[in-house]
Amino acid sequence: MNEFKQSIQTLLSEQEALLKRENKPAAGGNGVYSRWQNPVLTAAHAPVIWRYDLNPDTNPHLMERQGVNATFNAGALYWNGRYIVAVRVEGDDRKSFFAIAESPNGVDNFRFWDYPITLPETDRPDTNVYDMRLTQHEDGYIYGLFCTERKDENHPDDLSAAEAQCGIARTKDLVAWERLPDLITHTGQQRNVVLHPELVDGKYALYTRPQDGFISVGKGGGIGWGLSDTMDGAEIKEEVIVDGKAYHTIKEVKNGQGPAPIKTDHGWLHLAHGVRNTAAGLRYVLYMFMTELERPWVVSHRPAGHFIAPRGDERVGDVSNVVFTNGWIVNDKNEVFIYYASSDTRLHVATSTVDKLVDYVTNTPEDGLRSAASVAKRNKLIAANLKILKDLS
Ligand code: M1P
Repeated sequence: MNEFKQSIQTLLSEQEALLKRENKPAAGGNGVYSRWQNPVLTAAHAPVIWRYDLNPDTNPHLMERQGVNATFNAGALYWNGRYIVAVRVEGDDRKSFFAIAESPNGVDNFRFWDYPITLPETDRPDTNVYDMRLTQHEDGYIYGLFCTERKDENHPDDLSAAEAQCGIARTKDLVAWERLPDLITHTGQQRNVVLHPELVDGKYALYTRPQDGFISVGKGGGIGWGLSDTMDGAEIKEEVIVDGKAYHTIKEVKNGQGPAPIKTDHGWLHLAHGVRNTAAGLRYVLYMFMTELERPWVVSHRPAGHFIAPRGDERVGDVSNVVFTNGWIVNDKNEVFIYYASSDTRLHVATSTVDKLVDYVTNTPEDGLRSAASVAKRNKLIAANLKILKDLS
């Protein structure tokens, strides 16, 4: 074998070792979920054929020609017994695109399909697309709702002025995608829009996140809810806030629905992100809540505080101190696989069960919104525990 071919083999075999690396639950944990030791996807998981030109005539030095910067915020789906993620892949050119990776067990051996998703554009081309939420809808389609970002033409001289809206595509096989018109709302910009899996009153139901600006939600914000007659020209005429921002909580600055909620006997389980400001910048954490089965826009349980916060290596990346999620999977054993990204750089998994998450959401006390209230509820726990320990001794 000549030297060039040998170098290709080295690239491939080094990556193969990474793809095949066995993952294990991390030690410790809180009984609610288990983090896993290794990220399930990193930039180094992006296929060699996406990045290198393997032709010795056009790339005699075997240099990387089209680098991949990050693989993060992923939609997820349990599909034909496989664990599927629709990953936000960001090239070195700062453009994100979507690519499907699949795993046989949900915790390791994720492999990207050969080609990224070829997403059709609308008449108004997207500059950037990201954060696809996959919803297997009762109408038979798999929908992908994502953020489409374009230059804000109201501010032609400000090159960072952007507009975020909700793009919509659907598929039956995750390969051929039909692009539908962007969602129309009447509340400014939109990001973190998620399709509810069932029709409500015969209409498509969507979780929204109205915002006045591109980064700042301004007077808008909160997780909203609205109905649309159709997804082919979707329009929400009335939006109500399901779960708003709140002073001195983990969602003081903004929040957003994560993946589509999970239906349980007790209600709909929701996973979301909350953002607060700190001297070191914004801090993104995940939190949960539950809504009523028949009225998915009405919150029934609201556990206080964060569910997952950035920890250890997760705290550092392109946008540090961030965990974000837009995908989770329930398999046929009612195990839950939470795909969360850290610091806009890599994708991780944490596992739990539907039972444990229902227990967490329904039995964790609500935020009393004052230090004194927090101490009072902790004191109640301590007193009860001291009694148990005394009885034990
Ligand atoms: O950089 C952190 C996250 O910021 C955005 O989330 P939000 O709309 O709530 O501010 C998104 O761009 C997300 O992709 C990103 O991870």
